[in-house]
Amino acid sequence: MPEPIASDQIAAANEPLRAALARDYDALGERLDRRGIAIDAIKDKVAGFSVAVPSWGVGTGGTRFARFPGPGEPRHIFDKLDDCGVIHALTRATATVSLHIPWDKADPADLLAKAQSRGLSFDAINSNTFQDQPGQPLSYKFGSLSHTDAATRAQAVEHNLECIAIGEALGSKALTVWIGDGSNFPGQSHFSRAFDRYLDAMRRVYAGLPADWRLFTEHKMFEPAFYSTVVQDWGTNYLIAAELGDKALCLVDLGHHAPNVNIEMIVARLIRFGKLGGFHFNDSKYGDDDLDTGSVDPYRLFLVFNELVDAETADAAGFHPSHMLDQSHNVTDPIESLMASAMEVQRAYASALLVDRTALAGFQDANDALMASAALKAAYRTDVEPILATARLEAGGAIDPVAAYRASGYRAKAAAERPAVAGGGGGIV
Ligand SMILES: [Mn+2]
Repeated sequence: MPEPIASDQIAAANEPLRAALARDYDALGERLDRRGIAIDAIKDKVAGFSVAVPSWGVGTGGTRFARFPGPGEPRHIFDKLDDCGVIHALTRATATVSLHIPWDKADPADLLAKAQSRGLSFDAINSNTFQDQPGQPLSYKFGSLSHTDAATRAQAVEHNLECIAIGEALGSKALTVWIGDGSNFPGQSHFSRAFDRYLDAMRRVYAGLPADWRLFTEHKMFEPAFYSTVVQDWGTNYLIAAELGDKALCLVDLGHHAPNVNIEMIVARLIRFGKLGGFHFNDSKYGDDDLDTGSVDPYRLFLVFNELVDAETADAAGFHPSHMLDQSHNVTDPIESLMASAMEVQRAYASALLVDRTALAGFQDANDALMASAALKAAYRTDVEPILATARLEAGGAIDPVAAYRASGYRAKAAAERPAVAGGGGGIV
């Protein structure tokens, strides 16, 4: 395995950048001070913010047409954890990894040992009933938790219960369920009966949750089914969470909405009713494109975080969302994309912390649309990079993670030590 990037390597990469960063941080501190904002308080909040990396994200993704693997692809979950360790060592923003079962099945003791050696722990466990596994008795071709056949539904329930058991051994505290169930032809599926079957199956999964666990259900508008999808939007997702109980919460994947949908408003609704479980971050142009977070529309990401910070500031009941990146890297080094994306999420958070909420509330009450918008823009336009970089530096990370990563030669070492294998775990989810 390639050696992890050592702290002295990171320090060496930081050295030429330290003095300029200190000046930039002081200058920004002075500007924020004029707005009544203490820069150190913002930096401390950023330092405490972490977003999970999905294990499958460190493999090269692809499309239904092709996949173009890069050099040094991780061959299995232990390689993936090595790569996740590099992302966290440099960014100090990704302390947890989210596993996908059965892709990442391994001895829990070995998984824990590897994760601990890389300073990582485990986030939500993701179940998989959207594809068939070798030797699986019953097929999910026509659905899983909502399948017309009771034995197929039971098999899907059993898989989710196994995921919970694996997660318990790893210290996870949540199960994320996304299903591909749906139909391609009008009339193919009875909408209400399919949903009833899904709810019945999910009640059995919910009954298997440990007391301190949460169950996240993830909606998706379309794909792989293109006419109807059983868990298609946030309204259906809310109904599921309300039917199942207090431990059931809605997960918002930014790519799983129709174009132009006001996602930040959905976030506000779910917060208001205590049902926001968390996020899968990515960006998109057309649908579930799984592009890098913040690469296309960073302002939308900021507006989502504006709602999150609003709830955090108001201490909204039951508000502790779980954050994960969920994107597919087709033309970049996945480690670089995941580092850049983790920083984009932190950037949106830091920017949202700068919103003058008292002034904004005043503009809203006075129906001053222009000034309300300007209050958000004033926060968004402030370059918070010195805050993010200083938080990383103080935590032992890199001022410029991508540059430090390239200087380390990690990818070339991984390529030398990881012979390419067929079907080596690249991920499109
Ligand atoms: Mn997702």
